[in-house]
Amino acid sequence: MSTVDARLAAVRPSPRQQAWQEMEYIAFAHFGINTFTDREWGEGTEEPALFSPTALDAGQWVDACRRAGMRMIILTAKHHDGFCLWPSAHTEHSVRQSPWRQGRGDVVREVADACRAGGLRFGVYCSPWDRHEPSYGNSPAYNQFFRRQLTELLTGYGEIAEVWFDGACAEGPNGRRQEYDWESYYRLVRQLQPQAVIAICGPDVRWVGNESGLARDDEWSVLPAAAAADDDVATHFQHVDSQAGDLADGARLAAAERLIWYPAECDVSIRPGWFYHAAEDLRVKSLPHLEDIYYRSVGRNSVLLLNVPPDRRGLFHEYDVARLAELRRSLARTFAENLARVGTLQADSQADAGHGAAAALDRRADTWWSAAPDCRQAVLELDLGAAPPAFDRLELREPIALGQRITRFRLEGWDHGCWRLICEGASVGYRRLERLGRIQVPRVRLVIDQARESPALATFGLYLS
Ligand code: FUL
Repeated sequence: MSTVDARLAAVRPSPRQQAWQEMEYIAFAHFGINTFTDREWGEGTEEPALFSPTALDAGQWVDACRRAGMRMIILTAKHHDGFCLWPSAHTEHSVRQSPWRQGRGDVVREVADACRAGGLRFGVYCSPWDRHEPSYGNSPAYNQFFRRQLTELLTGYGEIAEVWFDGACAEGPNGRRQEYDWESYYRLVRQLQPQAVIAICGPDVRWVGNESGLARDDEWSVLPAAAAADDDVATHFQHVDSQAGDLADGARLAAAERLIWYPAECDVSIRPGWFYHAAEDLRVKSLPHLEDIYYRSVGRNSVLLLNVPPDRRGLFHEYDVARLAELRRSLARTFAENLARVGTLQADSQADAGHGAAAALDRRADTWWSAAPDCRQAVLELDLGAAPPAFDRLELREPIALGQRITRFRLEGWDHGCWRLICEGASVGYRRLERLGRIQVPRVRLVIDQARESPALATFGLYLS
């Protein structure tokens, strides 16, 4: 094995990254003063009195998300305008100054509690850029202010699974820009919520590089990083160009001083804007558009963070709820039955009796087929018998607790006496989905042409949409 491959294969997700990846599909809720001014970015001068949802019901958000198959809600506790959805003790610019619940309300609490009651995880978006706070731009003072706000969010609302630090940053009310003390923010999150991933401007989860919800065709979780002494405070995002076409280019991986597990999150809104605008009620993304996003995010080794903006009532709009349910129904229908299970799967290599090919068909993520230790290539052949079912979707999953191993694969079908290519790719990772034309053949085989370590698969799936 080349030493580069050995180094790459040795990079593993942390338990918090693993738990985050397993969520697959999560919700963003952009809600705040902008909901009431019909804007996307507030200026920080808005009257808190504008914040007046008439029927806020976080249980309705949770219900819609749960039925949609989502596993977490990340709430914009504070957006760039600085207005806090919780009664922060460190600013007057919050729900406390609003008429909502006579100034005694706390949206963060209501959403956190509803998530817990409904079995969803809860995450917070807290914008470092604050266009209201007077200390913004006065670096040490604002850093302290921001840490105090974070402390409130991280200590007052139970378990937080994700902390989302937005990259948008410009001047504050006094025209000055702030130097963020990222490392001190990270230390605080680690200390107060050690199981939370820190996303975007953070060390655990990277921004995929666009706001359309689309990962690259081959999205890698192991990336080159600048050398840093302490994993927990590494500001990877400053060294990784999230928008580059190829983040894991072979030469850069080989030359990297340090390699990191840094998986992608695909954020996108179900509507054109991040915040609710009545004018966009008829512009909720279509089912085919959302399906395309799903296949190109969840199906590309990434987590899908889909924004559903609560409206002025404080509810998810009926159109959005209906669309979420449609997407769920459509995916549930497609993935109801793994058609590969009707056949017999055989591997040309297996590590031991516990890691035979059947482990890739047993619907369990914690069992897997694995090739013998010195193999870097393998073939899994599926005999579908005399009356083979038709399929048009392929699903592959690696057990990522072992790292990301497969680097080239192809699916072939036995057709009139020879093997024909159906699809091919490079990265598999946590989950890879391929949409195919309708295929009906007596035998298919997955050829793993290249791997960094003996390849392993937790799932080999074929489905019909
Ligand atoms: C961006 C922000 O500027 C947008 O308003 C939104 O919050 C999006 C998720 O991130 O950087």
